[in-house]
Amino acid sequence: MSTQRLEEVRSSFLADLESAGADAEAVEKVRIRYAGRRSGLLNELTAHLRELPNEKKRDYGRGLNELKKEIEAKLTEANMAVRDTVVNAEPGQIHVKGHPSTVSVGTAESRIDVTLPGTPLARGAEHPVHLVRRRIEEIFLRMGYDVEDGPEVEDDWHNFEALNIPPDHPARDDQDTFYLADGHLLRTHTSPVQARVMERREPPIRIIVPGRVYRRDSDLRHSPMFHQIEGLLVDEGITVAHLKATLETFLHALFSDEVDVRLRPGYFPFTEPSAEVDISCIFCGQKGCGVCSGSGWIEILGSGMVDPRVFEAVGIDSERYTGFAFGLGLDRVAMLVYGIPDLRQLFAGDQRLTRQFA
Ligand code: 2NM
Repeated sequence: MSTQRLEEVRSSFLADLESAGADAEAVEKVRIRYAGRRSGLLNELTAHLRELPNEKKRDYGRGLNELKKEIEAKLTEANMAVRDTVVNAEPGQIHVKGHPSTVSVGTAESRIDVTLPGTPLARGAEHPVHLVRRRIEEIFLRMGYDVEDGPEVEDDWHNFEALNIPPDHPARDDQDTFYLADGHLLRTHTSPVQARVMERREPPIRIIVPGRVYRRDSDLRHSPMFHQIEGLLVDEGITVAHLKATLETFLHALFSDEVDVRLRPGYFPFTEPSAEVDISCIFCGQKGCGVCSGSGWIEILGSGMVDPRVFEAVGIDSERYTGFAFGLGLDRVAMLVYGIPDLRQLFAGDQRLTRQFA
């Protein structure tokens, strides 16, 4: 009696599915009637199993399982047929269930199978140089600085002359600078942006300038294009004490409050006095290691008090105002912060690097 009921359901299912053909809605109705989760006939048949005496349960259970599998397989088959009609239909003839109107999905030559999963989009990740740039920007934004940028193709005045780099200075050498045919050049540092800002703004000025810079230099440790971030503060009464305190605050925020900061005498044409700034080695705790070449210190930036000649060149009264400036290579800092051993990895464009920073 019970297994007979299974046969009845089987033949009525096959008949219903046959008449549904490749009509999506009709197939869906059949699915609900037989395999619907709430009130499908298969549920009813399953419930019946419990009412059977033990000796009948085995045969009935086996038959029911077969029927379930068959219905599932036939429904899948029918849905594939539905899909094929959608894909092969003439443009403008496709009705997508639940969509208010008939939609067109391509020409007969180039049909789009709307039922296929889409091509997954690779999720991007920020480049380590970009990550340290943003971290440094955020530190200075909190201290009230503005972020500025300017042209990468510069004139001689802003890149050299205004910064107290005279015509015979070695930094001007054709061997270091990319010159364009018309006398312009690719900026060799971001300082020309500071010069431009000083030309057009009155102090107080507090800015940081990140950007790409270019030098004719290419070996294991030098790339012809690299990234700098430079800072400038100009106001009345600014001294070396402000420079030192600012750089200490910055380096503690970037690395750790634990690092020691030291200033050594240095030389830049645009600052006087100038200082090279080191941090205590974050890798060996100053015991001496490969990163600090055994010295316990890592050189991290260059800085100084802006030379009065620079102020005069850009039209700032050097009797009234003083200021400090500093600059650092973002690529080198990114390598230090993220432990990237080889400069070339930064510029290879290989996503196996950037993915590690997702
Ligand atoms: C450095 C080191 C020291 C600097 C100076 C200026 C300007 F425009 F104000 F004169 N901008 N950047 C500067 C000073 C940059 O980089 C190692």
